Amino acid sequence: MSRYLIVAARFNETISKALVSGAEEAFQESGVRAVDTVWVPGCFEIPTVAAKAARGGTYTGIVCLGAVIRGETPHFDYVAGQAAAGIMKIGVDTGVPVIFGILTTDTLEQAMNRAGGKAGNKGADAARAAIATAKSLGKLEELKRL
Ligand code: INI
Repeated sequence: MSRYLIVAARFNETISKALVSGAEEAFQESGVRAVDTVWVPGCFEIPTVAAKAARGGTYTGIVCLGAVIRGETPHFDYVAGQAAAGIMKIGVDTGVPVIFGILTTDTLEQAMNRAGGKAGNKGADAARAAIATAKSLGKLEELKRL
């Protein structure tokens, strides 16, 4: 049975909660019933938890959700850049789909638009990307046996 994990950042919590709801709905619609969620303080902490989960062998895929909204200092670049690099590395190193569902926007309004507003829900897109990537990996395994 497939089992997915959502790792969500509490920073910009209203946005993250909307992304998590979108992801949960998308999993539900796709027939995935086993979904766990863990919360971390901010997007910077997401890779630490995602890495441990990916290495544990329990999860078919991991969806990382949060929002990094640009402020007046370079903090945005460090948090967004390190979260993206960490998430990519975990997926490549472990072979577990680890999906970048972190919004990186200039304004709160842009984030709201992408968390169930007029630009859709990127949490739902991330859940679908996790399922699709897991299917691609399954297909590779099948091809290997031919
Ligand atoms: N964390 C976020 O998830 N989004 C942000 O926009 C953000 N900003 O702007 O600072 C943010 N910072 C906290 C960071 O993720 C860590 O929790 C913190 O630096 C402690 O390591």
